[in-house]
Order: sequence, then C-alpha cells, then structure tokens
Amino acid sequence: MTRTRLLFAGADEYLATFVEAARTLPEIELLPYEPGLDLKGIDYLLMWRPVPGLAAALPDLKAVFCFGAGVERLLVNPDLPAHVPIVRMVEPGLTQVMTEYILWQTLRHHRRIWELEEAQAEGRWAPHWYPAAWDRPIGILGLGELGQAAARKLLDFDFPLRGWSRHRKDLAGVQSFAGAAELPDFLRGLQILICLLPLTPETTGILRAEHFALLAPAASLINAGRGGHLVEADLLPALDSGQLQAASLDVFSREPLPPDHPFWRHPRIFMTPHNASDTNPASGLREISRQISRHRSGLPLEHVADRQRGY
Ligand code: NDP
Ligand code: OXD
Repeated sequence: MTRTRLLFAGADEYLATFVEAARTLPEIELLPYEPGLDLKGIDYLLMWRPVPGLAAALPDLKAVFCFGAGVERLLVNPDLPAHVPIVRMVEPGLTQVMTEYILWQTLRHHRRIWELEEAQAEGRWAPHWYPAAWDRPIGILGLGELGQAAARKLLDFDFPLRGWSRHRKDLAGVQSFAGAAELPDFLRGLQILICLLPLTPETTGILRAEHFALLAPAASLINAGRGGHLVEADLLPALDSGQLQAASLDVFSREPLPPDHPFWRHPRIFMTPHNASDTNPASGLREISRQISRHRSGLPLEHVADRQRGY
C-alpha cells in the first residue's frame, strides 16, 4: 500500500492526539512539520494557524485541509497558491460536539440556570418560572453544516426555529430567511440568537446594537461563530440596559482573551475558550483519508472553500 504523506502544521496543541489517531490509519503517514523537513513529495497539508512561508515552499502541494470548519485565516494566507483547493473540516465529531455546546448553552438561557446557581450560593430556596420551549423563538445565523445540525437537535425540544443563510433552505420545522434584506424579519422578536456563521466581510460585526434592538426584550445571545461577528463595545450596554439578559461566548476578537478584559468578570457572560467544538482526531483523519482517496482517484474534493464568497 502506498502511504499518503500528510503534513501537520499550525496546531501543535493537538499534535499528540493526531499522531496517536493516525496509527489506526495505515494509508496515512502524518508528518509533523518542523523547520528543515524535506518538503518534496508532500501532496497534502493539514493546517490550522498558517505557518508563514510553508505552503509556498511545498512544491508538490495538491490540497490543503483546514484543521477547522472556519477557513478565514487560510483564505487570506498569501502563501497559498490560488489553484490549491482549501478544504473545510466537515466531520461527524466536530458537528456532534458543536450540537452539544449549542444545546448546553440554549438550555442554560432557556432555564436561566444562573438564577438557580445564585440562589444556591446564598442558600435560598427560589423556584422560578420559565416559558415552555414552544413559546421561546430561537434563531440561528448560519444554516450550514453546523447550523442545520444544531437546528435538528433543538427541534427535538419543540423550540420554534428560524434560520438565516445566503440561500433559502428547505429544512422541516425551520422558518428559513435568506440574505441581508430578510435579516430584520429573521431577528424580530427572537428570544435566543445563536451565531454559527463563517467570518466574512459581510458577516463581520453582525452581532451589534442595531440588531440586538430587534430581538425580544431580555433576549440571549450565543456566539460560537467567530469573535469578529460581535461588536464587543455593544455587548455590555445591551446587557446593562436589559436588552440582552445574558450571553454565551466561545470566540473572541482576541484569543486568548486578555485577563483584564471586562467580559471575564461579568455575571451574565458565560465564556468558553474557543472550544465549543474541536475536530475529533480519529473521525477527522478518517474524513481526510476519505477525501484523499477520492482526490487520488480523480473525483473532486468536497467542502472546498470558495475564495470569492469567503467560506
Ligand atoms: P458552512 O459553510 O457549512 O455554513 C455557513 C452558513 O453561513 C451557510 O448557511 C451560509 O449560507 C451562511 N452564510 C455565510 N455568509 C452569509 C451571509 N453573508 N449571509 C447569510 N448567511 C451566510 O459552515 P459550518 O456550519 O461548517 O461552520 C460555520 C462556522 O462555525 C465556521 O465558519 C466557524 O466560524 C464556526 N465554528 C466555530 C467552532 C468553535 O469551536 N467555536 C468550531 C467550528 C466552526 P448558505 O448556506 O446560503 O451558503
Ligand atoms: C473551527 C473552529 O472552525 O474550531 O473548526 O473554530
């Protein structure tokens, strides 16, 4: 069997688990990138944070697999030749874990879990009221791989669901809104707004005061897209005024978020360090292996990012 050499770069924190998982795939030789490595004969690169100059130094590069679903950093990497396809990560492990995160945070906001936690901390017996799920409209910005999977999970709980994408979707149980012109109607009256968009020039800053004002009073925000979707300066005033009751944030414009950032200590901001979901080493590598065999047999790669539209 010819083994495919897959160069692994820009994700050192995940290297050990990927090396371990690659042992179960005899067709893949996972090569950790290190300066001085002979780069000839390497057809495929698995990369997360761009390593300056690396892609341009691979004379035989045929495709780049992005370590994650969001490709915005690779798309602006000047080292990547325009003819080399950039493949987004679409794999069941990443999707499953993101649906867990969305469900976890949605129920946190739906049940206002913080009120119970605060009462417990004070030894206070304080039953509270919350509406039925079917009276709590939720909207998902981005109805792609992750947004649709999250929608399916939330439908099991009977939340009324809306989704927003560039193209209209036909997804049972989800009211589909498409394009910038339909964004206000999508947002109007939502009680929980979830962002699972890619970061592009059109989506940058979409989570801002003007759009919060269209939501129901005391709505909740869940951002697992990218930090650049949120206008950070608009969040604290929206929480202070009661326009938003709380926010779950997994992604930030600066990562790691500096320790003195006010979000850390806000009682209604629930933060996770950009790990709402991660690519699963085993299922992620199996997916890359499947794509490489397609490519080697002359079939087109799937989930190739479109450089024009930016995702
Ligand atoms: P997809 O490409 O499958 O879906 C993107 C969705 O966004 C599509 O429905 C697309 O519309 C929609 N969209 C893009 N631009 C616009 C726009 N201008 N107006 C309206 N809709 C738009 O991506 P995934 O679902 O796989 O991933 C989404 C994002 O989630 C990633 O790009 C990344 O930023 C984030 N992510 C975060 C993780 C974390 O741990 N926090 C982990 C993984 C991903 P259409 O369907 O019409 O093309
Ligand atoms: C991704 C991410 O895009 O982890 O996959 O953020």
